[in-house]
Amino acid sequence: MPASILTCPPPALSLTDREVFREQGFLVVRGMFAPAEMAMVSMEAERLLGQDHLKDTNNIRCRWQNHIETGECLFETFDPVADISPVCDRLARDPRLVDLLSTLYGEPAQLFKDKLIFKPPGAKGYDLHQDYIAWPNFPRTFVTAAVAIDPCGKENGATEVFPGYHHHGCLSPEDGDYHTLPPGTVVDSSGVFLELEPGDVAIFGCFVPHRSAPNRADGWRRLLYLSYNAASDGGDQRDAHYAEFHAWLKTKYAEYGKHETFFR
Ligand SMILES: O=C(O)CCC(=O)C(=O)O
Repeated sequence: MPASILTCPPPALSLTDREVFREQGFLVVRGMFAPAEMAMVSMEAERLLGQDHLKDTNNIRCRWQNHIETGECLFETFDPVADISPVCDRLARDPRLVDLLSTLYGEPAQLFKDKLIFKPPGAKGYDLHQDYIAWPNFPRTFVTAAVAIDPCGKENGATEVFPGYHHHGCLSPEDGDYHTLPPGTVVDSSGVFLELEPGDVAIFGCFVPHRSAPNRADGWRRLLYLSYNAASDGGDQRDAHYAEFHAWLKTKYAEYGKHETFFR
């Protein structure tokens, strides 16, 4: 079978795409990864979901969310994922994706962070926030490429972005804490749902306010959230980021009386 049936050629970004990204703060690239590639990622996500020894509420690799109706604590995310998944690592470093981000930056892009969000049925979703967090070395060039494994729509809690607000920079106190944005920060009706098919990629910067509603569908809404920085903004700092992030998470958990946390 010719390779072109299994993979897609690198997408070409037009000047308009780059202008849209600059002005709106986000961009959707359709069909960057082929169905056969996404089928592999989907199988890999299923394999990872079966790794019960990792899914521990004390393991800071895992994120959890309550079921909106039953209150049950649901496993939601592996962060990071590339170090336990060669398939996800390969996709995060795929030249088609990295070159596209490099074009948007106008310089090489470096992988900074990698999450696999499963968003099971009933998971609550996220209140409005920006990804930028004012840690001393957190790159202001942080950009996320959300790669859809499953179709994402309003019913299963697609991410919703608010175009244009990134021009205002950080909308929360720059005190090193995670903040949600208060009601009234954005015009609710100006939100754009990132409605994606498997293999589509949505790219948005760390100052773009975004949120996601509960997953009210019967199936998972799985997305790879892969984040990058411009090389001139700290170079390769993935390991340093996770060291800082883990120390921060451990402190936060301890403040809530949880002292048995570990990273596995
Ligand atoms: O799952 C989503 O749609 C949003 C996740 C998100 O905003 C985040 O991980 O920062």
